[in-house]
Amino acid sequence: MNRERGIHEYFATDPERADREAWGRKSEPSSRRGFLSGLAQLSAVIGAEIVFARFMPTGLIPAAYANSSQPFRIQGKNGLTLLNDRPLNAETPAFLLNDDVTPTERLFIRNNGVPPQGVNTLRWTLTIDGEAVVNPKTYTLADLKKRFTPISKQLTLECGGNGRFEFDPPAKGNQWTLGAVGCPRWNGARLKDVLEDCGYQENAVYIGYYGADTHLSGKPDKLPISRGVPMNKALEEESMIAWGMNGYDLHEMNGYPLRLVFGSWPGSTSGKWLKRISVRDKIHDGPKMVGKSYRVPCTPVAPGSNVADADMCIIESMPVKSLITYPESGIRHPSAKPLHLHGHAWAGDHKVRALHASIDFGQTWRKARLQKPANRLAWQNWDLSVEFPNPGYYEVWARAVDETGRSQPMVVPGWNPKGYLNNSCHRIAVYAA
Ligand SMILES: Nc1nc2c(c(=O)[nH]1)N[C@H]1C(S)=C(S)[C@@H](COP(=O)(O)O)O[C@H]1N2
Ligand SMILES: [Mo]
Repeated sequence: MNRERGIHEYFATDPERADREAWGRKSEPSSRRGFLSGLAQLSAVIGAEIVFARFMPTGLIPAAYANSSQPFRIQGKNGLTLLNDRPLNAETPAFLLNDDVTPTERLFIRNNGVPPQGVNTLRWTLTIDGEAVVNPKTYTLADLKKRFTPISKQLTLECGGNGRFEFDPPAKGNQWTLGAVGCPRWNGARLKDVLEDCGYQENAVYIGYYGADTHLSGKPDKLPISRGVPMNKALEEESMIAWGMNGYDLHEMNGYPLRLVFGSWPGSTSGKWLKRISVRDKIHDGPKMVGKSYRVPCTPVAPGSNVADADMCIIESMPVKSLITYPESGIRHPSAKPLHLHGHAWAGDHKVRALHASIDFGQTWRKARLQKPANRLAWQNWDLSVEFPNPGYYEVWARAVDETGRSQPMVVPGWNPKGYLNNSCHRIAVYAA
């Protein structure tokens, strides 16, 4: 496949050249975009006057350039951008995440190995075992559906590496932009009910999952991934064993026929094609639980640092973040008419307190209307009408703050070796006509 990554990688790997091509001149950090020729060039490239150019930060890649997506076709998915075909990884462009409840066809796919083929739901079983379980048990899918109270919850699923494309020096792995997130409504049983049905001992510390997917190497003794969560997270009311999404079976790339869902924690905790859960008497130690996977430096480090494994801490609740899902970046809009923006905001285990948007590169901000989450750990919808004073190029920036007072950073936050937790603000381009 074509691995061209577009403007972001371009700016990341060869900023001098990208700068030259974008602005038509050599990059001069102090005077960049120093008006006259530069600004005229930039406006010409963008195709409109940048109305608030005097506020435009140095070194900013115009959001107008941000879209370079390849169409991706797989049954039951629609409009996703392919990042990797082996293992399969695909994300959803922000404007296709506009639904309050993410449709199955719009939920991203993040596979670490090869999904199981020819799943027979009649023979699918889930085993609960481990050092700290009281009675190990094996359930069929029908048992689970029959024996446990069915629940349905909207839960935000976001890959820990969402936003990785912006880190510099770049981190290896899928260069997710914005779309490794979604918030479908999941159907299933409470994990807690199942764990209590088996009983867990006082020394239970963690649960670890095992799925039916296989390692890329084809070696049967190697697992692609086996992660988990601490007992207190496993026992939360929202922690689910899901057999459905939005009222139907799970999509085969999203874990059909059974998976875990831990809303607001790194997506990697939500084990797909779930076959087994071990109740552990220590922190689970499966592949991608250890080393640097899904961990960040316990204390901040300089970009590009080498960090010892012992100084890396497991990511738990994800940070505050938001998306502008309407309109699509690059839209043309009559300047005489208000534009009604829409999007979502989420903040890990916390609620979002407010969302503010700016059309003048952050000089002034307006507070959006923000809805309550459908239930705990579901994203919150926001909307706001904005008006553009003159025809020309604008950027809409959105910024959420959580109930503890923590905001999204405007630019990429602390560098970490694997490129996790980029919750910088989302911005889009709007051409007012
Ligand atoms: N068995 C298994 N579970 C898995 C994975 C996987 O590769 N295998 N990927 C994890 C990662 S890293 C993420 S972000 C989520 C993605 O879920 P989705 O593909 O349904 O969007 O599933 C997690 N669960
Ligand atoms: Mo992930």
